[in-house]
Amino acid sequence: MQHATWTPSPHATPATGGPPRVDLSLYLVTDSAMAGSRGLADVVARAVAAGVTCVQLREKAASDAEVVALGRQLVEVLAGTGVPLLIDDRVHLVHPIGADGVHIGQEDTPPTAARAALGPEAIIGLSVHDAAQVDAANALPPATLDYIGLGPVWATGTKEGHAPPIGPEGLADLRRRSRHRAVAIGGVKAHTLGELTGAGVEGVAVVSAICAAEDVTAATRELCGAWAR
Ligand code: 3NM
Repeated sequence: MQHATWTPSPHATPATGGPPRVDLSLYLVTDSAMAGSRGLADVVARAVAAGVTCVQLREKAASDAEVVALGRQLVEVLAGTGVPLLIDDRVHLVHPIGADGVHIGQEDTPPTAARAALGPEAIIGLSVHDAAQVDAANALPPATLDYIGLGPVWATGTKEGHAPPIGPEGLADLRRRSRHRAVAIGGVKAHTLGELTGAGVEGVAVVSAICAAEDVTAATRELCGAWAR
């Protein structure tokens, strides 16, 4: 779980053919409304100190200028930690923020266009919800994606109008079908994480389990502990 000791998963399939560039073990997706008066930078700093290995800035309701301002705060928070910052959806803000890459959804910029815009060094992830989308991701040129996000595993109040939940077994099926490294998302909590151990994913992604936690450090440690088991 610690970044310094992380070694690539044996079934990793990096975008560039080299070693994987992102440790997906505990992937934090932000929600500044859940962070509330504590501020997002504070929540992210605590979460990273407690073991989060990747951060995605996801602020659907914010303007580009607000995302840039928040993103630059997070770049400072993450400096020297080795934890990458990815930007949700907005490919054009990755370079102005100084982020490490982008996470795109099925309705966003197509993966090949994102790779063309950001170049070979950027980390690029794609949300995938069913077998047809796994197959489409598998058919992309080999150096397009670094990972896929598979979900939602369970129904979640965090994402309006989400795809039908796939459940732990659906997750395992889709992971087996995919040639990409994968992170599970949707309804993941410390007490549900144990149900995902056989699914073969490289990590889990959470929003509310960390952003809405009263004690971010304790919640993150609990998730890390559950993942390690
Ligand atoms: N993407 P929580 S589910 C941002 O299925 C997001 O692609 C999903 O929030 C997907 O951890 C989701 O609070 C929300 O359940 C996950």
